[in-house]
Amino acid sequence: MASNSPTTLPSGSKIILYAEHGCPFAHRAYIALHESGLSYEDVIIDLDKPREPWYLEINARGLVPSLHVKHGGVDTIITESENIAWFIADAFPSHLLPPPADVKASLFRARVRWFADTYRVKVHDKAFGMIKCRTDEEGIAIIKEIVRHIQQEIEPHLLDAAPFFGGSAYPTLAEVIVGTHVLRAHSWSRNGLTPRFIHEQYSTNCPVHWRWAEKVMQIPSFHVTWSEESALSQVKKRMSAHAEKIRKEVETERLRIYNEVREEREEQAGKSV
Ligand SMILES: N[C@@H](CCC(=O)N[C@@H](CS)C(=O)NCC(=O)O)C(=O)O
Repeated sequence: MASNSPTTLPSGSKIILYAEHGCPFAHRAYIALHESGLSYEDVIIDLDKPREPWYLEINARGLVPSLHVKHGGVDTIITESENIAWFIADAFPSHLLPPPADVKASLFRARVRWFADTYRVKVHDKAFGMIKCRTDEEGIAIIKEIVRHIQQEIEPHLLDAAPFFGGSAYPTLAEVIVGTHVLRAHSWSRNGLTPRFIHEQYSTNCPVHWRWAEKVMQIPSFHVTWSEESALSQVKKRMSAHAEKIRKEVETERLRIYNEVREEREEQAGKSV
């Protein structure tokens, strides 16, 4: 199946998505819904405020996204973005996933699971860890490790991309799950929010991944709720808040050392009197 023409929900059924447009996890749910041609109610949760009790009843973790599915007289809440994306692709057959009808389809699904899992562990989680780096050397070491993982583990699975995962002409669940972070990483890199070195490492050393990522960035459903401009300004705000936090930590540490040395000196001076 190869289109996102409207999918009609059975009468009495309804889908409500609790989300926020800047969140990369919620973004997966939006894309899966749009690719599947589903209509839904979009309830925006303000993440700058503490979650209200009614939302904590929907999702005790207070996170977005959450999907509320009314079907067959039963209300069910599904949480965790990958889980939501898999549910949508399973329940409403589309080009995202082949239905698990035979070995070929099951192999494709197994590849998507492996790809999404490996990308999360070997690329996203490691890239996220860069936030904690205190020196350029630490950051460069992480980038080199990520590049090595992309070359060794990710790129072999993208060799048949045409232009999407597994030779598909249309976005698959692999793009839905992995792509929202790829989109952000590329956007930061093109807009100079991450060092030029990172851009060069990815574009020069991971050409297969780079070509695929360029296509992912152009998928129309990715741009329904994503605004690069507001995402960039949000990330700049977070980066300066983080830089300020580090600056304060360094200042506190300097003051601690200064006081320690001063106390030691005073103690020595007291002893020698
Ligand atoms: N593992 C979760 C992560 C969801 C998540 O971290 N969402 C963030 C927004 S991007 C959130 O809800 N944060 C709430 C908060 O920080 O208070 C998923 O995949 O759905």
